[in-house]
Amino acid sequence: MSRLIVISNRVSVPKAAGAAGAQGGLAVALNSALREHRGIWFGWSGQETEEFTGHLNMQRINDVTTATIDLEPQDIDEYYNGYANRTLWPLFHYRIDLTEYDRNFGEGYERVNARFADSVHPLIEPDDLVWVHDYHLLPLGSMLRQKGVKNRMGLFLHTPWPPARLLVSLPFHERLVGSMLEYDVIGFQTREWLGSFLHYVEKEMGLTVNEDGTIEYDGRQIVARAFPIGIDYKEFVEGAESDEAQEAYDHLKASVRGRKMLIGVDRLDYSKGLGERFESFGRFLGDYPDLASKVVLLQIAPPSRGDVASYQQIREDLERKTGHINGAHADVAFVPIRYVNRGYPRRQLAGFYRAADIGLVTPLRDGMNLVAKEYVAAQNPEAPGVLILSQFAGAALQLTDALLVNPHSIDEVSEAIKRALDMPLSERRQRHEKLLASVRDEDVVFWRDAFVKALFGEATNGNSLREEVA
Ligand code: ADQ
Repeated sequence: MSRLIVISNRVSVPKAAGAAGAQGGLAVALNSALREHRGIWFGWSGQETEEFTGHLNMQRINDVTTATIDLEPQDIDEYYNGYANRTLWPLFHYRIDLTEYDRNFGEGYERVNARFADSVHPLIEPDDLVWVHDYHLLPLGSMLRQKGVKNRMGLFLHTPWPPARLLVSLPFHERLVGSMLEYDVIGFQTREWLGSFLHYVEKEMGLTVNEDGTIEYDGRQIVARAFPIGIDYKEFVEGAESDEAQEAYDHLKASVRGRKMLIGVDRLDYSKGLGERFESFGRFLGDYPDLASKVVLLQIAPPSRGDVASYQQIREDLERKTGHINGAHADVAFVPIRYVNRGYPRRQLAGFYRAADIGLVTPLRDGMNLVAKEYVAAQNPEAPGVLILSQFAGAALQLTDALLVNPHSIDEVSEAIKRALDMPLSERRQRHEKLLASVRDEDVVFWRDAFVKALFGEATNGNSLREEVA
């Protein structure tokens, strides 16, 4: 079996299955992928160093070998807080109003990608498969090619890909997309983001896209395809059956004292639609005053990217909205929104999901959204809760038996909450059975295997793409 060299911005291997923390979906998915393959996970340590040295810190944690580098403060400002999180993240989530274009960010992004290429290059052996992740590292493949790397290389984008009309607002967009075409495989979460990418390469770059979705470029065929990511179903369900999960369930159930509970679990990010969610819940409380003291929303939202101004703003906005809604609807013994800014161990989280009658997952735009899948996996199949899911999350294309809503419509979400609360057990079970089949069958193993297979070159007509390319 070829080794897998996984490269992502951050490397984060949990110390133990029940470890605390607010890991992003990427970390959760990659850990399970790497445990199965020999190989290395390379990326930034998350640490600062005064001057970049390229020193590799190698470690072996829970069967996964990691190699990390430290970055300079200027790198972190321009590449991570700058181009990645102030330019590409908002643009890729259709928020050109929040997108900042700064030449220094672009230069920092290229400099750090070159530093990644310099540092990881000596680790790559001839038969390795190289799998690069996410928007932080789009040009890395082309930089490795410049260093003579001939290995099969793939890129998986965890975020949406924006429509061409929005992407062209990015200075040097052709250069960025052109650099991506040095990969052999480019993976997206859904057909929608894939479609936007193919539309761009056809219309803006004049390239040919074949019927099977491969792109003709420079005498090569690049596979561009949707590979919807899933959760580590087995690990998650084991966790959901643990004592820790049961304790968390019991504790939460006792604290709501017979009220119906809605749960939201999100990194504190403007793409997750938290403000609109709070307003919708506030609208529900106002529309159904008889029910107002019978429901509670638990929103768990650990802060992220706190160095970026738009994240500080969303935090303030949510604190204001929570105060406003709680002020209007609380009484001495009851507060309708419990808003908690911290991470929880995954097993506890599973217990919380199971205790909730409604999973409220309403991002304004999301590449996939693993929380929706975790909520489904954690339910008791005999008496499952109802998933309310944004139609703008990638997960909505698979989880069609959820109550799909437009998260911008406060009325629609409020009505969906009412419908979920009224839903008969038989309908809840029917919907859950179909949702669970999707979450179980299209899990992280399914995703990893599909991507690695494409990376191997087993993608089209059983022919090796490696041979086709040669
Ligand atoms: P994220 O934007 O981080 O991921 P998501 O897919 O929902 O979003 O994953 C979040 C993960 O973090 C979940 O596994 C969740 O359980 C965990 N998490 C969140 N809050 C937590 C808390 N308080 N305590 C503990 N754990 C918490 C990006 C993209 C998504 C895509 C994933 C994977 O934005 O669209 O689904 O990558 O590709």
